[in-house]
Amino acid sequence: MTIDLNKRRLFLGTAAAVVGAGVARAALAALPEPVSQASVKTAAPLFPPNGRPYRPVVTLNGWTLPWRMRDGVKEFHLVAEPVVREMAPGFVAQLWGYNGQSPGPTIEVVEGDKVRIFVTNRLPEHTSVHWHGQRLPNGMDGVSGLTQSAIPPGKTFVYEFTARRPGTFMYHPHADEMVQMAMGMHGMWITHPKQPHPLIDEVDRDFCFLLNAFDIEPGSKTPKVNTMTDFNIWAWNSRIFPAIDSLNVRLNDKVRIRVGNLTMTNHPIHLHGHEFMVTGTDGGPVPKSARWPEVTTDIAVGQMRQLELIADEEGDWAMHCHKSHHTMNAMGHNVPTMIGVDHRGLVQKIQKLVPDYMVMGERGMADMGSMEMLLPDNTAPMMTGHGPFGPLEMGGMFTVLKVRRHQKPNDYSDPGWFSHPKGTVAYEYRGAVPTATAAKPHTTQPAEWRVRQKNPTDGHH
Ligand SMILES: [Cu+2]
Repeated sequence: MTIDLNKRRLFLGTAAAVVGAGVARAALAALPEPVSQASVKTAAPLFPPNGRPYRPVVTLNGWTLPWRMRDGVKEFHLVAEPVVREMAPGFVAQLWGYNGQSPGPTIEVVEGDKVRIFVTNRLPEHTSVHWHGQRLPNGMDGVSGLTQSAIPPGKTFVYEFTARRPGTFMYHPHADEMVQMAMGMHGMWITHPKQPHPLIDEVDRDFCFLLNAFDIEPGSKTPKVNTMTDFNIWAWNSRIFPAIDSLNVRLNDKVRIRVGNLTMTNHPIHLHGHEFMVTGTDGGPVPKSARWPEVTTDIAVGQMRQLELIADEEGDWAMHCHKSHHTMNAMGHNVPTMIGVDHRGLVQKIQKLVPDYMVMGERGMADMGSMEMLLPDNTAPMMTGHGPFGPLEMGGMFTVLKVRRHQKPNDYSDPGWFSHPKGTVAYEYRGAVPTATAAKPHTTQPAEWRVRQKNPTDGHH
């Protein structure tokens, strides 16, 4: 993975340049140059060039916003603007975000840092930024109408506060929130501890990402902003599996994963092969006596959970939301359940009337993972992703924790698929299968129901 900081200057409009070039230049000089990111790749960690040192985080399919140090203040420049995000190859969305991406860049500071954030609004409507979870002066809390006037289109507002407590936070608009969050406006904020902290361990790898969701009709690009419950795109940092990068770690690394939820529902995040501890929330580090081991932790709306584990099992370990509909994309929820229905002969009859008609799911939906079906342009495949053993039949909120013996420290590159030691992969039993002995029934058993076995001559279209 490479740092791909595509620096470009933000033009404040030709009118300003023509009317008062001198004034515009002076105004520009006072602002840190906004940095925009075009790449959807996971950027390498941004080691701090100045200020107190810390081990930086890695933002999954995202990046950290560079800053400028001015008179002892860390100055950032966020630009709220329309962006085009590739959510998966072949599927782009027209979103709103910050500095070229949705989500916006991660902001990383150190406990005690004085921070100044310039927020330029290039959206067609007003906005504001709320610094979710932070201790700050009330007037810097970013709730338009309540603690400040909204930032009109074309204007720049300044937020100033001291990062008072270490932890994981988020930022998002508090102006026309329903629309702006549905459009993808949010980002993460990490405040590192200024000295060794009894409840915040040093780790070898520190990852962060946001859970987000969209309702984008197959074939279209702009989210439907009025949707309350029926989302069809379940994303991590506005990417969907298999377009979410894997978390690549070295065997026995201590790994921290910070996950924030800014969707409209909860997500039970599940990790295979390891136990983890929830070591922090947006409220701060969890006291050691209050931690317990888990393999799934539910993350409610507006919450952050910080998971920590020792990656001491080699392999490719699935990590995903355990709501099975959230590991699917562009799902039509009105597809009837056809399991067990024998519709031989029916399809051809219907196809005389509706040429594109197809029947799904007579034996379950797994067939669809490998099925070639005609979808409108710019549609997320419903489930996809191929592994070394075939289709994964997953989409949406899914990725892989890759634990490797030979991964170098600080190397975040993808090591490829795991090569399993001989004799450690589930295998087919080839002996005789004895006939089942019927247990004595307590009550009348329902008659066995039959599902037609897969027939290689069955054509799917
Ligand atoms: Cu979920």
